Amino acid sequence: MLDAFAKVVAQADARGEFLTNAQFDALSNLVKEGNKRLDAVNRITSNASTIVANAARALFAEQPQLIQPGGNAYTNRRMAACLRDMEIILRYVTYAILAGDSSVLDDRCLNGLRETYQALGTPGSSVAVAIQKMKDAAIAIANDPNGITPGDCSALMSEIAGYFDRAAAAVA
Ligand code: PEB
Repeated sequence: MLDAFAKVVAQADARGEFLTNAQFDALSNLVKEGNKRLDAVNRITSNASTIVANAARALFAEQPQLIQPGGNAYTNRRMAACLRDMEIILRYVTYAILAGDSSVLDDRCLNGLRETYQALGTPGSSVAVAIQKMKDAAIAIANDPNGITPGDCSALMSEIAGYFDRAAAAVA
């Protein structure tokens, strides 16, 4: 599990060299813009249950077969497993945002997830839709200019979108 700093150190050490200017500048920018990242993680974390519940409702409205008899989220046991999975994925996305690196998400959440869903007979493409809906909700919450010092968060938002896209692509 790496964060943005540890990753650069590992890359430099593998070459046996000091940091390059580009690596240094990227980390310097990460520190300079760090409050935006912490605010985004804080906002997504404190709205996690809303993000999960609304994304799940929207998924089941679009794909009602999932909650009909025989569906993959039918019965409370499967519904609970589905909501739990969405929460787990969102949680690992928040870790990746904080770390500025996807390795925690890749190694501890996404590795083998597609195969798990295949083995369970759970439709990964539907999980991917749920993840996309969580992405839209999370970005709307993180990027809301109200109640916070305004600034340009476009780079951070596209980075955040990238972690969700990565998760969706890993199961679709
Ligand atoms: C992944 N999900 C399920 C299981 C596992 C995971 C390992 C099997 C064990 C169990 O049921 O608890 N666990 C989960 C995860 C990590 C982990 C992400 C990462 C670290 O450790 N059903 C739907 C939707 C979708 C869904 C499409 C969006 O209709 C999910 C939610 N996951 C779902 C369901 C089950 C499941 C298990 C319904 C139960 C499957 C079953 O028993 O039939």
